[in-house]
Amino acid sequence: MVEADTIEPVTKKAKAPRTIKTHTVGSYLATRFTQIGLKHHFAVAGDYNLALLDQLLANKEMKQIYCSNELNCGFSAEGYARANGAAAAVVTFSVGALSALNAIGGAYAENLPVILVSGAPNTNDRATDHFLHHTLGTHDFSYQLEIAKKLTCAAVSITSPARAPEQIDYAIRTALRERKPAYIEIACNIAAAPCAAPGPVSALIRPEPSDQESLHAAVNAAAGFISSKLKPVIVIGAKLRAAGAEKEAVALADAIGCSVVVMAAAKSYFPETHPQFVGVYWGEVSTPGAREIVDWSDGIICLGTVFNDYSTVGWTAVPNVQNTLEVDFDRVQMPGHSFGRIQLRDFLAALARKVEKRDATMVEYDRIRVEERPVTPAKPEAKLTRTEIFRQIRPMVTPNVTLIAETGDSWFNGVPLKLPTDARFESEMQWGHIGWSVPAAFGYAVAAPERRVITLVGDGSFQLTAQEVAQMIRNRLPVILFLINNNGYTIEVEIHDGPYNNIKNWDYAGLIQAFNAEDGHGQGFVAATGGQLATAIKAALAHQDGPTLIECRIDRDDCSPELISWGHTVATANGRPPRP
Ligand code: DPX
Ligand code: MG
Repeated sequence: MVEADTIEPVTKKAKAPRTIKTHTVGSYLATRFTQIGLKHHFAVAGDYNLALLDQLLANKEMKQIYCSNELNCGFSAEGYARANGAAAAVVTFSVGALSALNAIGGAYAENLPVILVSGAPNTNDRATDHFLHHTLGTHDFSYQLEIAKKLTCAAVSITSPARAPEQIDYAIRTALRERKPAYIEIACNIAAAPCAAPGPVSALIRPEPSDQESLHAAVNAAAGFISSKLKPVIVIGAKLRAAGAEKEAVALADAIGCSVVVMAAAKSYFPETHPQFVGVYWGEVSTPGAREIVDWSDGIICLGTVFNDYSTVGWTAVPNVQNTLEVDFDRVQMPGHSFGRIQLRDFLAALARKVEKRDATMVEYDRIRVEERPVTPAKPEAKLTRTEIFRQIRPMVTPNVTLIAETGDSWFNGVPLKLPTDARFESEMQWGHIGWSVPAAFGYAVAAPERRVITLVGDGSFQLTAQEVAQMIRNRLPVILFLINNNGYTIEVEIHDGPYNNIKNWDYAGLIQAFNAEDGHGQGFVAATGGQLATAIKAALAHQDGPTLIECRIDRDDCSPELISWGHTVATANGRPPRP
């Protein structure tokens, strides 16, 4: 907020002086951000947003965190939103925002309310024949807004301080309600212009209530669906967390007593220590027992699930809709019924009070359950393998750990890791942008400094966004990065190989020294044997003053059997000939 102004009394009869806070468009935005729970916003400076950044800096309840480029800025905010519920990224016009919009597409796909704020041309230049820098060199300045409209749930262009409060509130409220990103563009000469003060924040954050009649009817129909089934199972999907319904899913599972599986994209959204948790359901690459139970079930209760080509392993594991009760953000569907305006959370809570016990899938699971066998440690001097890396990482996964698994074999290596209560797992399975994990881990660590963030990232992915390790160093965040160097794009090798899957090797540990420069405290290690890895892990756990990167060198063809099997099936789906 900008400094308070004192209004002097104009006549002797007037009341005593009163102090009012003068708001500007930028300070209004800052107040709204803090009101919705942001303690930080991510930024890259550029002349179109400098006045706005000054306004945001003036709000002492929020810190400005800088990123190395706008793509990383968007992903850092995306990671922050995973830990904090919402986030903001502030960039400059066009050259900045167009890069950030890729990450905003990711936030859309992953159901995360990230507010992208872009500086924009001066209002005086819009109606003239001026050409402006950072534009296409035409008189069209609207293309960015038009693109943003496709990638967000609300996109506004602010060119008048009088309308700014309404437009800012609309964008933020829509993002929070829809769990999708929003876009706010602010003309550079408007950011510091005075505007009205923000009203109560409840106007933005109060959830839409469920329609009570619809809710009642849906709960009755769903209870009937479940009681007509002999062996129901619950499948947890990625939208459950966005719906804020994780606790309610546990209550429903307790009430039905059936087996519960999570989809890979929803790993950690249901406690893996719960007695009814039976694993990760991912078609033929499911953890042992999970697929058998889902295939055996006659009533699949899908909570916030997304079935795409990857999660169905090239369309080989699509649940039969005749057996499915589907609960989405605001809709409940089952054979013969479709109900709207129902909050997922309200529905689960009400259904838990109504359903009967149906525990056949648990009885069956107990018959087929296989206990995990401990992996034999490799000799300390033996060449490092994927199996040995994950044998050593397994005990690091304690309740305060958040594992961030990059697209690539890191998905398949991360998914089987058993999570203790409260441990979290993050992946970006719908958008699948390689390189996401490094800035997302940075943003997550900014939001949750009390948690230990561990990133699993491949060599190819790391090369896209490596610069954000420098921001971890700058902010002294003790993130641990396991960089699995298998000399290339191994997941692509399994889908379809060619010379394009080979990459230039880097000295990854050396890179940390370069990022440290004169004042940083990052650590870089190379592990080519199990013994070296154990030493590096010990040093990483002891280090509190900055990140640790451990380059784990393995053979190019040392990948998980799940990746090979999944890759081949997805390749078959990609290779389907066009229909005649
Ligand atoms: C690509 C992928 O080294 O992991 O375990 O070796 O596969 P693995 P790496 O990080 O390589 C990743 C690579 C190239 N995907 O195998 S998954 C295509 C792709 C993508 N995102 C972007 N560009 C290309 N997913 C931004
Ligand atoms: Mg690789």
